[in-house]
Amino acid sequence: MKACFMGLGYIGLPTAIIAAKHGLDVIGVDINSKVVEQTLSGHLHIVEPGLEGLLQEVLAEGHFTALSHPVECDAYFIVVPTPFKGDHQPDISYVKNATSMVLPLLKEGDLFVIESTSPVGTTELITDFIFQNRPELKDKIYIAYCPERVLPGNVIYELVNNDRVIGGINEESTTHAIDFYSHFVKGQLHRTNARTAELCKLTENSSRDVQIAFANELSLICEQANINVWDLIELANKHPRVNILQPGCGVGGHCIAVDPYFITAAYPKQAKIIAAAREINNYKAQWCAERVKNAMLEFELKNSRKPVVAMMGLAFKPNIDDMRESPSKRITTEVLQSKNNADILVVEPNIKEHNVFKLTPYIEAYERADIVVFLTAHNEFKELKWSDDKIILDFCGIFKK
Ligand code: SAJ
Repeated sequence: MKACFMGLGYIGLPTAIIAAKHGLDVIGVDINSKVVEQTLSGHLHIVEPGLEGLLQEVLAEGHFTALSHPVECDAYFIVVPTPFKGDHQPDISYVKNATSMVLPLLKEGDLFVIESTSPVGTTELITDFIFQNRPELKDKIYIAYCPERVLPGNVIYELVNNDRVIGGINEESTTHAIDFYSHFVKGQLHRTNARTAELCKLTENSSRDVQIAFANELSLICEQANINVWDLIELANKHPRVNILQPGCGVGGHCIAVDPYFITAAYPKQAKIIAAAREINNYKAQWCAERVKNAMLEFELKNSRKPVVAMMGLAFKPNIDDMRESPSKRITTEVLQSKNNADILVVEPNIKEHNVFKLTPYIEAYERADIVVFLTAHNEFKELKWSDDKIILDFCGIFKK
């Protein structure tokens, strides 16, 4: 069995490597020649613990290679980004382009799987596209949708152990796709159809977005009611059927802050809670930025000098270096733009340098600051001691005060 993975990003590269590690012959394709070169040299262009060693092993064993163009295989996997364009409309042009590249190589009996997060109906659309161009293959190839569910940082474990949902355009396609994934997935492989599998992926991330929005809404209510939101949630969660997530300064990353729009764009009349959750989570970042700016003004009025402000954390979630769609970064940018000559110290312990922000070590920033703003709950910050001399805006629950 020879498999071709189109796209060597955060999901395509680890999946290709894991498949090769389980004895399949795998070709990884990326249109970025630098990614191909770096991968062939045994080095990762993404951050994922433990993956580089596995890459070097599969290269040495001869089960994996990287190319800029696909070659003839038995199974093809589309693992390219699906960003949104303009007014939060999904952009499936990468999926279409990757499909165009494999189109001339498809032959009877092949398996074709889309893994990219996609709006409902994409697999049917791509199926039509394939058969319009290769009508002789109708009913002779197997087509399915199989989304990933892995958490960055724990990808090697989760790729193998998580359950997966697999939806073919017909029963035979589902069966063929399940046969393929059972080469390396120990979790259960659940059968469904392509449309359900597509919406299932969007549902999982929208569900988390809605739950985080609930926690963020509570934090706004508690601010008005003068109640500690962290205590409130801890107490409410003592109920056997309540499990509220944690508030923060918004929702970031390339999945949860993006995928719900694939539902709201297609079903605007029905997707009320999902749309409201996006609004609440986006608003929370704006609200945090306003709180910081107000605290700076109050400090200046009271002390007749500009404050020193520490912005603690840029990454979109704790203990990683990923800043995509990060609300912490957005808030920091807004505060910097309005800084009014105040001294703003930017902190991100998980990176050495940044091309826009001048970084300050976290202990130094904490000690020097009059106003400390906790944006991302990195472990390092939890070692700091509360100080009554400072104004502390704890948006992510470092001290839970
Ligand atoms: N967040 C909160 N409060 C919480 C939990 C998270 O504010 O209680 C925030 C984080 O700070 C972050 C954002 O939510 O800004 C997203 O972080 P996350 O850890 O919830 O999720 P991601 O984006 O790293 O990964 C998600 C996962 N999906 C679900 O948990 C349903 C992962 O399993 C998916 O594979 C991934 O999206 C993806 O690729 O779609």
